[in-house]
This record gives sequence, C-alpha cells and structure tokens, in this order.
Amino acid sequence: MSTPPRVELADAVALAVVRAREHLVSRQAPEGWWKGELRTNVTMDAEDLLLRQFLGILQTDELEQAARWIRSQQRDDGTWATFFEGPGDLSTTIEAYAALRLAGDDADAPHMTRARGFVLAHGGIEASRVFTRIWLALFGEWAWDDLPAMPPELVFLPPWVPLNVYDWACWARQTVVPITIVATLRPRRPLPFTLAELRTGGGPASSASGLIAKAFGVLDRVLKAYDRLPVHPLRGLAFRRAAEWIVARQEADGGWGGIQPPWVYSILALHLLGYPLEHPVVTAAINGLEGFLVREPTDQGPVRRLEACQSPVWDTCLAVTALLDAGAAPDDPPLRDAGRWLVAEEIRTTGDWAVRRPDLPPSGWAFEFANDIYPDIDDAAEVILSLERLAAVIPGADAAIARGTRWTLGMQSRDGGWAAFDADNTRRLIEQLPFCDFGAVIDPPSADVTAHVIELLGHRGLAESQAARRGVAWLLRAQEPDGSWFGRWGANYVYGTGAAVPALVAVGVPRTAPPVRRAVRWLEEHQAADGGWGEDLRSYTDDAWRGRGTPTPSQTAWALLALIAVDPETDAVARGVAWLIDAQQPDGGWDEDVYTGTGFPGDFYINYEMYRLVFPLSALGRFMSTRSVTV
Ligand code: R04
Repeated sequence: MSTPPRVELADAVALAVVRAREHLVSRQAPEGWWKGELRTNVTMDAEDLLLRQFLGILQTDELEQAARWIRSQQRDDGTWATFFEGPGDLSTTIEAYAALRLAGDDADAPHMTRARGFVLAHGGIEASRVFTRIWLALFGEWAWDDLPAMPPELVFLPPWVPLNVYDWACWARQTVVPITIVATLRPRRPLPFTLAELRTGGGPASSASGLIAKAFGVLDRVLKAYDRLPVHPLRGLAFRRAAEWIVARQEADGGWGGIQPPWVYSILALHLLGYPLEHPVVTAAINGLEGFLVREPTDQGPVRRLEACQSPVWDTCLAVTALLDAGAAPDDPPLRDAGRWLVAEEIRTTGDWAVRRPDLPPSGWAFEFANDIYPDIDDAAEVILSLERLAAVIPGADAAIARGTRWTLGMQSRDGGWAAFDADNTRRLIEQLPFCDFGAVIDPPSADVTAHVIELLGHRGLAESQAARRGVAWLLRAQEPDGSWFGRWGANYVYGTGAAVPALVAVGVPRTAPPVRRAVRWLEEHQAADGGWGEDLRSYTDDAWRGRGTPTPSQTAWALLALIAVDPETDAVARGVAWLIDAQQPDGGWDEDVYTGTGFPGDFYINYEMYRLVFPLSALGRFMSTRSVTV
C-alpha cells in the first residue's frame, strides 16, 4: 500500500476522531464511568455451574442459558480455546464438557464425542491443570490424594518466612487461602453421571524435575502423611484463622479481589466450614455474582456468561485520556462526570500491599468497582495521568493526585521497577510448588506497568527524581535484544513497546537515543503489509509469533502511540493511521474479536471490549494534535 497524501489524511483523521468521540461518549454510564465487557473463556461459566451444583442451588434456566453459551463457543474440532481462534485447550475443554454433561448433553452426542476425542488424545483428566482436577475432586471424579497437599496452616507463616501468603501474588494469595480449606476438608458430592470417559488411565501428570521441585515433592508426601494422622492440633485454629482472613477481605459487592477464582473458592471454603447459605457473608457473595453476569438474547435463545473481572476504573481513565487526546475540553460534561467519579474512586484505606510497605500512607485506585484491599499501580498511574489533565475543573483532584503519586512512588520495588499490585513480590520459590501449574503466582515488576509509572512521573515534573531514574534504568535493562519490550498485561511486545517508548519520551530521553531508535525500528519492521499491527497470543509461548499476527485496532494504536511520540511525520505512522481510519465502523467504533489483553502469559487471556475504542481514538487524536501545526 502506498502512503496516503498528507492533507487528505488529515481531513479523514479529523472526521474519524469526531465519529469515534461521539461513539465513545454514547457508551458512558450516567454515573460517569465506562465499562466494557471483559471476555475470557468458558471455564468461568463451567465453574459457575459446578459451584451452584455443589451448593445445590443450580437453577434449570440458568443452567440452560450458560450451556447454550458454552456450546456456542465450541470450535469445529470439538474443543474450547482460551482466546479467539486459539488452539483447543485441554483443561478448558474438560471443564466445558463437564458443564455440558451437567446440562444433560448426551456423552455420545457428536459435539461431546469430538470434545472427548481431543481430551483423550491430549492426556485426559490426568494431564489437566490442578484447578480442573480440584473441580472434579469436589464431585468424586478425581482423588484428593492425587492433588498437591495445601495445608491451611499456611496462614500461620509470618511474612518473613518463605512461602507465606504474602509471598504469593495477591490474586494467587486470595485463591490459595480458601483452597487450603477446600483441599483439606476433601468434600465429595457425586454427580448423577460419571466423567470416567475423560480419563486415559495413566497416572497423574509426571511430577517436576529439578532439585527444588523434587524437594517440594517430598514435602507434599510429608504433608499428606501428616493429613492421615488422627489428630492435627493446630488445624481448628488454622481453619478459623483462614476463615477470618477471608471474611475480612470480602468487598462491598460480595466478592473477593474483584476476580472470579477467589470469589468462588471463598464461597466453597466458607460453606464447607459450616457457614449456611443464609449467612450474610455467603448470601452477599452468591448474590454478588449476578453483577458479573452478562445476559444476551441470541437466535438460539438467551445466553448468560460470567465476566472473570470487571474493568470500570481502567476503562474510565483510558476513555478520559482518549477523549482529551481527541481534543475534548476538560470541562465537557462527560469528562467532568468521569473526573468526579474517578476522584471518588480513590481508595483511602490500607490493603494487603501495606504488608510490604507498612509506612506508606494509603491511596491508589483498583481496576474494579469494588476491590479496596487491592488497588493496583497500573490503575493508579493511568488514573492520575488522566485526572491531571482535568484537575482544574474537578474538586479534590489535586489532592487525590498528590496522594496517589506518593503511593505509587512508595510502591516501587527494590530493583527499581513497578509491579501491578505489590512491591517486592518476587520470590520465585513459589513457582516450584506442585500446586502451581497455572498462571503467574508472583507479581514481579513488569515493563508495561513500570513504563506507565515513568510516564506519570514525567508528566508530574518528577523526571529528575531518584525514583524515575531508577525506573528508567530498570526499563532500559528490560529492553529485549531486538529493541522491543515484553507485554505482561497486554499482547505482547507491541503492548510493552507501545508503553515503554512514550514513557521514555515523557521523561526526556532524546528521540535520537539508541534505545528509542531500536524500538522504533522494531515497530516499523513489524508493521503488517496493510499498515496495521497485530501480534498473536502465541507469541507468549512461541518466538516465531513475536510481533506477528492479524492486525487489530488496539495493537495498531499501541504501535502508533509509540511512533507518534517519537516522530509523527513518518510513512509508517501515516500508513498505520490510514489503517485505523479504514477499519473504523459506521457507528464510529472498531471491531475486535481478537484478544489483545493478557491475564497470565501462556494461560489466561482477555478481550477488553473498550480497547478497540479508546486506544485508536488516542492514537488518532495525538496524531491530529501533533500535526495540526503543519497541515
Ligand atoms: C490491564 C492492566 C491492569 N491491571 C490489572 C488487571 C486486571 C485484569 O483482569 C484480570 C485480572 C486477574 N488477576 N488474576 C486473575 C485475573 C483475571 C482477570 C485470575 C485469573 C484466573 C485465576 C486466578 C486469577 F480477568 Br485461576 C489479577 C494490571
């Protein structure tokens, strides 16, 4: 494709920006926030049904609607994937199959046979992740003995003893504490059918190699032997402590951590400890799940699907930034409403983060409506970056920005980088536990979060601070040999690089500096022939996919945000901008079935509905404003 003529392009950009702005504003809630759907995979729905079955509260209509959704997501080869057009995933397919059996689907129906064929060809239940086998053990379809021991006495370990709960990433911590209760009580409530047809008859997956992993294997056998003893002097106390720990962390929406896994395992744990379903804690938890359900009519009838998490704070600050980038005035009513809402969302109470930073005054923002114990640094940085541009018209914004910036600075890890939720959550030992075969279980600093904080410090006039210097040094050390940066929370090197370059520019790193040049070259080399950028999620497990994949609006925008920060006058930028304009839909938005968000590299991926709207608008808006002098 040739480069579009500059003046025509400028006119087209102006029009696209107006249409995208109107579309985005039309999606704002009356309260001032934005919230797009957060799509993940059908394990959310399967586990929701299994939870309700276990508790004896599964309703037929809910079951049918969830099953309809699960069926609609099955691929032609009979499997379920963890992302759009991704490969079949064993654990996801097993859980979906179990849920459909629950819904009454015949094991010999063609869609079930195809699913089973895949499962058996890939090692069966025996080869599935620990979480999947826990779900099956709850129903007697897997032996608790063949799962790693998880003693509730874990909660007794003080924060300085390795493996204590604060060494775990907050999402894993909140999941593991209730699981210790469930896995120690070992309940078994048989289903009206068996899933034996999904077993290969092999032993449980081969245990890990390596000295530490082997030692943990020994520890596992010791713990199981201890479990078989008739008396466990500290167990009652451990259960009480764990239950108190859980109850103290229940949020206003009835959930835990704003994410599905801690939520459902906490319900199970409290229920198994004897909390009745009528107990206010349990009632609030179960009712709260309703708020995470998306209900939709389809040609086959109504469907319901569960969000793993909700993103209103994140979506709102990104939308504010996009509208401001697109030339909206700070006192535009949508921005004023959003700014007020964001200021009110500041968390002024302490959370688990304080275990590592006890003297730091509280502040911060969480990703969700209700997650006060776990504000995250990424949200704090992006909220403050957006609020700062509204501060003049939003009462209380300046003070919130000051508190939030201080909190963000205080959350810097020892090595100079910033992680998502905690400081210094870097103990790799946890990863070797036999329990840990899924997702990230620690929260070390990442390039994307560090970049967002550095960008913030640049905008706050703190580019020369010691914290910013150490952060920049961290980021420069993290640059890949090819010039890109890894994307921990977005896919993938395009996301990391799209965050790092604007950050470096914001703290005054010269546009001619070698790290910036190398990043620009990497982006330009990975621009698709049609002018867009795309990077497949398989890039997390296969280097051949680095920087390659079907172009998408959000990824094209991330690349453009980096390139525009360095030099908006290049052919690569013009072609990328033309790609976005071309891909814009009649309603002013963009389509994006491809998943470009990352929950856990390799294991858990997210399609953020708002990404396709906010990032293209930011990119086009910045393109327009940086060039308005010259056209
Ligand atoms: C995009 C950056 C903002 N930021 C916080 C991101 C939150 C995105 O949504 C999720 C976060 C999650 N965490 N843990 C899980 C999870 C799911 C999300 C999770 C998933 C499965 C299992 C345990 C936890 F959708 Br099992 C943090 C940095």
